[in-house]
Amino acid sequence: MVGVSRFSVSVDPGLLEEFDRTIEGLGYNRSTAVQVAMRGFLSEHKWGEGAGEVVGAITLVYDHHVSGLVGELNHLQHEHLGIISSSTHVHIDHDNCLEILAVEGPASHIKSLAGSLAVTRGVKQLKLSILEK
Ligand code: NI
Repeated sequence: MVGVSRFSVSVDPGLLEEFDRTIEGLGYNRSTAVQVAMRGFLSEHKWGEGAGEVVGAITLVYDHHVSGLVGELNHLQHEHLGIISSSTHVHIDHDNCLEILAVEGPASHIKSLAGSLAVTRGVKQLKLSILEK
């Protein structure tokens, strides 16, 4: 044990109430929950310039009826073969598709691919999850 650091924070009371309710359901105390949240935040934000090799997933939801969208998404994926390890496609309902891309490679390339996918017309949501190797 290398000791602990203590700090105090100011938060919206409603947010804290919801936080406490949620962590109680998970069996966490505040210290554990804040550490879990901090690690998640760091893995989401500290990668970027010079972050090196990472692994992760790009999850997107899109409306496959939007003209040209499916072709554009295919094009982008073929352009980035080197960093896409696999992809899974799920037909969610009549209009929407869910696609999950497993990615591995330089953080900057993955960020660039996610950025290109996110701004493709018809893409409704995109989430990028990055984990350090
Ligand atoms: Ni589909």
